[in-house]
Amino acid sequence: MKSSSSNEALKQLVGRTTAGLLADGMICGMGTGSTARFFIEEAGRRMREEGLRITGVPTSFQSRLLCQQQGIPLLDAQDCRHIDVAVDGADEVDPDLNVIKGGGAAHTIEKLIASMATQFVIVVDESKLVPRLGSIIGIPIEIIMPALGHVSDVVTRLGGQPTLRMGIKKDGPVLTDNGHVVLDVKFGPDVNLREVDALLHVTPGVLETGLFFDLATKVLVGMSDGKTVKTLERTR
Ligand code: A5P
Repeated sequence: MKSSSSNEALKQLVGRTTAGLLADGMICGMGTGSTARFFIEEAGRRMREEGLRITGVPTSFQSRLLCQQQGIPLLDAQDCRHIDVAVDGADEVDPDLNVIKGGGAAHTIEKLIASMATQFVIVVDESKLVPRLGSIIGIPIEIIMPALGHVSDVVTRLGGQPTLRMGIKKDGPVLTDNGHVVLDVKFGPDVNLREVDALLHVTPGVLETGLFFDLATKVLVGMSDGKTVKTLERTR
């Protein structure tokens, strides 16, 4: 699911373009992943070369490190009540601008920051546009470790197939920045994901799902012609 080299160029195009939305004095949610990285790098360049002044709120340890490398002043999410604009990547985007996030296991803090933001801007390459959420990947669900069996049973009853996300170059499961594990749950096309999301939010042991309904205000898409960035705006 992670990028081919041509996708990489589109991520760069859209990430850099989106940094043009930033203005002096803004408090900005700084996303996680390979597309948000290009946004952060361009924000840093604009600060150094154009004198732009922003404060970043990092969505993950990765995002924090990138912002630090770029010299972007930071505010912790816990010290924040309002964000002007949050910019972040996504794994899938549906026609209503609902998205799946969490391919990098950062979705819990990403959703917190998106929820505090006046504008939540998603940056993707065209390959992420899908007719229906769950077309490509499973739904990432961050859970506390003791809930692994229980939440697996709950999602199986809801028609899902859960897989515990495992580490690469690390034995055992992926541990999130919050110290928890992630279940990736594949659901069939007939399952109502809004209902699943609502049920998961009242299931003990679930911290957060990677389903972001009604949060994105716009989506910027790096198109496969390699030159165009299309803007999709929420209409309802
Ligand atoms: C991090 O957990 C994710 O939500 C990422 O923002 C998402 O996976 C998109 O990442 P890429 O831009 O690397 O595809």
